[in-house]
Amino acid sequence: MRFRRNVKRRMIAVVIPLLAATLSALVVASPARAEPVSVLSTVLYHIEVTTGDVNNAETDATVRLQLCGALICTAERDLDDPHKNDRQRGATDMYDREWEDVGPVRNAYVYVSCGDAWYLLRIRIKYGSRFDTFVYDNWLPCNRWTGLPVG
Ligand SMILES: [Ca+2]
Ligand SMILES: [Ca+2]
Repeated sequence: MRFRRNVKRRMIAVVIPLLAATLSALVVASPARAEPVSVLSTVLYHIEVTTGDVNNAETDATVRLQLCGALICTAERDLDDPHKNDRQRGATDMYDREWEDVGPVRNAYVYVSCGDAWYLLRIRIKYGSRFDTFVYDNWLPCNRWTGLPVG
């Protein structure tokens, strides 16, 4: 009997925090928030974006990124460091972002607004111990999403 009671107590110890975590995730998913969030667990992505080394490669346009795994994608989000001038010619910008865990990244989609053309050389994404490189090496078409080939 004592054994059984201990098992029950242990199950409660596991189930209650799980319920609490689920509920708080649902609350966070409220659509009233500005930044897109979801009930998926998150993971830290280290993202390196390299601008090409050609004339006018740099851009001040808005750049957005979306990462997809085998089944799901992150939300589409702005990629900007408010403390620096991102995307200068020949420079590599690094971003650490805690986004939805989509599993190993299979596809990366980039959006750039019109008005200041951007020459994207490549994007590297570290997920866990794995690095994936997406090489574009060209001018990105503006005002639409572009899927980057795996390099
Ligand atoms: Ca430019
Ligand atoms: Ca910036």
